[in-house]
Amino acid sequence: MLSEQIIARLTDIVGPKRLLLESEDLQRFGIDRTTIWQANPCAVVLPGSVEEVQQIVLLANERNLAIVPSGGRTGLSGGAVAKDGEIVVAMDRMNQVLDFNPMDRCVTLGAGMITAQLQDFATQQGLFYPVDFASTGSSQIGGNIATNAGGINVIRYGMTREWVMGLKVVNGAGEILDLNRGLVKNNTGYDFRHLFIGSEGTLGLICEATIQLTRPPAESKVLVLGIGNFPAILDVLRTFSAQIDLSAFEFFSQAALDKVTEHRGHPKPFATQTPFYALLEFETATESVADSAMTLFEACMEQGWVLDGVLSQSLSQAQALWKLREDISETLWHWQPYKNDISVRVSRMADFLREVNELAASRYPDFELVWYGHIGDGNLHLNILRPQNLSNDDFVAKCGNVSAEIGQLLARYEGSISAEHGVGLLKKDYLRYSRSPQEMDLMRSVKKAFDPNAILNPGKLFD
Ligand code: 2HG
Ligand code: ZN
Repeated sequence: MLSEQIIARLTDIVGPKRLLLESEDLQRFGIDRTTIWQANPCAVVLPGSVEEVQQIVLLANERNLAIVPSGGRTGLSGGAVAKDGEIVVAMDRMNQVLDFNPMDRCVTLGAGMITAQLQDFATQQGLFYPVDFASTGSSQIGGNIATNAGGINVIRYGMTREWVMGLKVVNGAGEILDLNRGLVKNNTGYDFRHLFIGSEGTLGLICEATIQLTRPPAESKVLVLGIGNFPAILDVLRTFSAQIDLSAFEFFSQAALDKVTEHRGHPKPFATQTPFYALLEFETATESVADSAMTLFEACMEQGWVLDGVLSQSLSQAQALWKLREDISETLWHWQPYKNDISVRVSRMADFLREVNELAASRYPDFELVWYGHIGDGNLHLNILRPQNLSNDDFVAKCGNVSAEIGQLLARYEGSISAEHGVGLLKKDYLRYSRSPQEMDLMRSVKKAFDPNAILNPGKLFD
């Protein structure tokens, strides 16, 4: 509970309508897409300017109050969960375009802008914002930056990091920092902008961002292939990427396809059932690209890697094929899945996946594993589905053991416990499998430098 005095101070800063104390609002703003923790913030504030954010942070320092920064709350690792009486600072109102320069092809915007609005803005300017994923309709740019969001086009365009030309942040000490100011070249020592990208709200609140836009892609085609075994997917990836610039190379298992077709009513891509499916997307600026793709497809069939396939003939067919992949995550919520988001080098994926399957079969035979992900980036999404006879608490506890065992495997494979969703609350116990003790110490020192009183997103990333 906040004291009357602090309520009065917060009201002075943001205005009475921007301080929310009703239980319904606390529940709504105190959680992300995870279902493991209960929302329990003490208040939600909706600042309208960088200066208001600064005032909130200064007050939090003065009164020793914890802050959870909040974007679109689409995260999958508990990074935006406020479960311990924190103040949620939601950026929803700071969602305007502040500056656009066609010469630089850069737009400066409030961190609360929804990703799809940025994509639409780019399109209106005859440009393109290439970071794309299923939750663009509600995720916010600030949250994308705080988690360095990836998505389906990383193989071609990289992660959110690649597109951030500048950031205005308020750090944990309440200082406003203007980082990199949209410059392409700026070799003036440590680039703090990159520390804030992926910092999960632990160093400061991202208030404004300057984002690079690019030329729109040519028309694209989508190819979905049925594949007999996992190593063959990698053969297909190698074969195609040697000759064609792919903008996506995704995969999903038969179990993922079955669930998405049954629950969403999407038609199957073709009649043949195969253990795995790959979804490839490439631009077809000239006819010859589509011809090369067909030649490669036939070569992969001859090798026995590919058993069936379909190439989109229209935009709507391409979109329908994409749904088979993009709707998997949302569909699987039905089974209260435990989410792993891991990466290893592409060359090691086949061995890694085999070892995880062997581990699960021998140690957790009642768990159903659903594999899918961004295989071109070495990024595997492993969703473990809760067996009906297990309570949610027992399931989460058991999955914690699985994560530790996968963590050990990842340490051996020199992989990452979080490829793109971030660490948050969900993965902090396993961070040590990806980062050395020296790195952990340095991370704590960095945190102290930017947030000396540890008021920002406490308990996230590490304790
Ligand atoms: C995706 O690639 C998202 O679909 C979500 O990153 C993955 O829910 C998941 O595990
Ligand atoms: Zn993903």
